[in-house]
Amino acid sequence: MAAGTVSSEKIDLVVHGPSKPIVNNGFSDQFVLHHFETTHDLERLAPDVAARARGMAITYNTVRGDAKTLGRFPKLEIVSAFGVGYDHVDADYARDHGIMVTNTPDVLTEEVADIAMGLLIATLREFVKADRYLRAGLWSTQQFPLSAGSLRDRTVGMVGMGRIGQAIARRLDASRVPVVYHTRNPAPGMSYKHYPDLMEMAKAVDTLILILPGGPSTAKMINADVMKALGPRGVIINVARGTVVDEQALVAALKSGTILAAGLDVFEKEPNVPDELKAMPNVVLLPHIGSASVVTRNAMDQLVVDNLKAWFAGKPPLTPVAETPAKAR
Ligand code: A2R
Repeated sequence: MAAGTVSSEKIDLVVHGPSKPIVNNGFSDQFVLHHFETTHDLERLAPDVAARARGMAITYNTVRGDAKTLGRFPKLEIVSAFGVGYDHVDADYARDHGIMVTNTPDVLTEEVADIAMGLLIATLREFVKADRYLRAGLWSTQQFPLSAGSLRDRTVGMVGMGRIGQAIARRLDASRVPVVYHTRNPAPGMSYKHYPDLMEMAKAVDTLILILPGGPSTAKMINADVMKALGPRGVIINVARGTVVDEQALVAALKSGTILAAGLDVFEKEPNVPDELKAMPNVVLLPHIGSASVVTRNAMDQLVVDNLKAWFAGKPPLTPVAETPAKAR
């Protein structure tokens, strides 16, 4: 890992992704920012900027920090990515090339847990359908039909039990809903039952909440077999990454009644959502808003800035990802 230096020299930073006031205004005039809104915009990168850039902020997951992008910057020391998931950044390439990668965990944990819980209840108790029913003036003619689903008689299998998973589990505890979980390793300090095998857990529960990283190691892990194991009362809530679910298998399972319903905040090819899902009454669809409140997004933007500032002040970054752990500096 190249050492950041504390000097009066200007530090060139590439800002890759949507413009964010907190990022644009977050640096002293010791830094020179070069903004590229899209990955396509990087085509106009001047060779002298590419040669000088030492840091990169990735301000949203619509742009990528893949090997090709990172490889353009021979002096790159750190990539500060917005979001807790960083499957859009090639952290293995970064590690192999001495580039630090940071993300923005913790500041969004409770916000995403709120969305997961809200989405679960909205899906089971049919909030969206009920809202449409009222607005259409149907309440004056008859009562809204009783919901097939309820949180009352369910066991939730968490897929992922990290920072956000634990925050969701706390909310389920408060709602008196039994929780079990699947991860590769038992989560330290957790008293919930751990299933090393996802299929075994799917057979034992009727509800899955997905809250784990995207990327190749989790691609389509929620497949047709898992949905079948969940059964006809089955509900899937995805607040992780769309790639974790086999979307076509999910459409088929919802259509055939293999499972009951789904609540989805994330999709395989965002912002494109299959028309078949949009046409279904038994799904609630959100446009990836897990962390999307002003207060939480501001905190995430600030952490993008603070990681870069810490690094170029010669300190360890605040929130390095697992692939590039911080060393004393
Ligand atoms: O498998 P473990 O023991 O490393 O547990 C982690 C789990 N996890 C997995 N579980 C099953 N199969 C896998 N291949 C797998 N890979 C990871 O996901 C751990 O329990 C959890 C991740 O926890 P944290 O790193 O604390 O992440 P946090 O803050 O809870 O966010 C989770 C995800 C993000 O990566 C975004 O995709 C989404 O939430 O926003």
